[in-house]
Amino acid sequence: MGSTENLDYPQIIVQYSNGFLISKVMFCACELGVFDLLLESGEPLSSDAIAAHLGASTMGMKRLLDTCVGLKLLAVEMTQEGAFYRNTEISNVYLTKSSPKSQYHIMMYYSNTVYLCWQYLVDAVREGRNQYERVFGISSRDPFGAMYRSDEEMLKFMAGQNSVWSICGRDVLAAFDLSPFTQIYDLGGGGGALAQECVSLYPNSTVTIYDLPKVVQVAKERFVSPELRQITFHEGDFFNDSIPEAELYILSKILHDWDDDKCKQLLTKVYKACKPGGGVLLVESLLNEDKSGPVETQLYSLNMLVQTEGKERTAAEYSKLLEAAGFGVIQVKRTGKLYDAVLGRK
Ligand code: ASE
Repeated sequence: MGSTENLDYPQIIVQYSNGFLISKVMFCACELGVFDLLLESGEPLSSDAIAAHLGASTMGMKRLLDTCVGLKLLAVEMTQEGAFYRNTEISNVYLTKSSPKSQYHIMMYYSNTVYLCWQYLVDAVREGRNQYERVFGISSRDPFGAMYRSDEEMLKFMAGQNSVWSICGRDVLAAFDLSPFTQIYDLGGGGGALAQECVSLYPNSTVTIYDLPKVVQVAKERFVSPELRQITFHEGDFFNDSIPEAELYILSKILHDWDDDKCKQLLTKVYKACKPGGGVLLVESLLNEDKSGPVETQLYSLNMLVQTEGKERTAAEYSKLLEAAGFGVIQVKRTGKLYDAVLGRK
């Protein structure tokens, strides 16, 4: 540690202070459609051409594009006619809307919703609760009522959550051999991207997406093709309605939304519904046992503070919740990516 610290010039303080500026540059270029335009055009474009196509000022666009070059999100070629910009490989794959691995929708959710909540991080830390009342003037009693406060917000959240499975879905589902489980429920499965990964990785499985009626309706209309016969839907509220019998329940980024009492309540219900020999797969971002990292997970835990009633947990904390509900033989697999897997058996 000591050897890399320089007290004359605090590199990491400067870097951290500028972190939010960097995020906003990337979100802005995504939102304006810079990466999409450069992908479609198939050839490098001048900043004037990009500004004209996207209905932006030439001066603002030039500055944005140059900053994207500094961030390695764009590359520039100097010619006699001036500067011509093109996407880097990583922008083509992750920042364009149409790419199968696109992270565009989670960027838009971060930029337009999460970002606003973080404005009140100080209040959230002081009060120990989410900030929907301050940010949006709505009650924070029911976090998903607040998160789904309009159809548009719900759609943005679903699309955003879906995009993460294009980069982490395979790893969390392959962490354990799930092929013995053919009848699977994805509780709070939302837009269904993880369910789709699941039936593609385990062709003998059928996955039922269990979610609130309005979520299921949007998932059917916008995200899951009716030709995917291995995917079905169940409308319900897993806290208040019954959970049907199945061999495996996936709870992906569900427990991190709730406090320990709610988690135990839900897991107990899942345990009762679960077939003997069946199990539950938790997909979450795991904290180190001493909570010293990973920093992404620590940041997500603060985000759970500003947006939900939950937190990120360690593997031991998830194991305790599973044991309290009756599950035994608990196995943990870290994937090295953002999300990990914990399997409990009945
Ligand atoms: C939730 C997941 C998320 C509830 C609110 C959320 C995410 C953002 N807001 O279950 C995705 C994970 N990203 C972060 C920053 O936590």
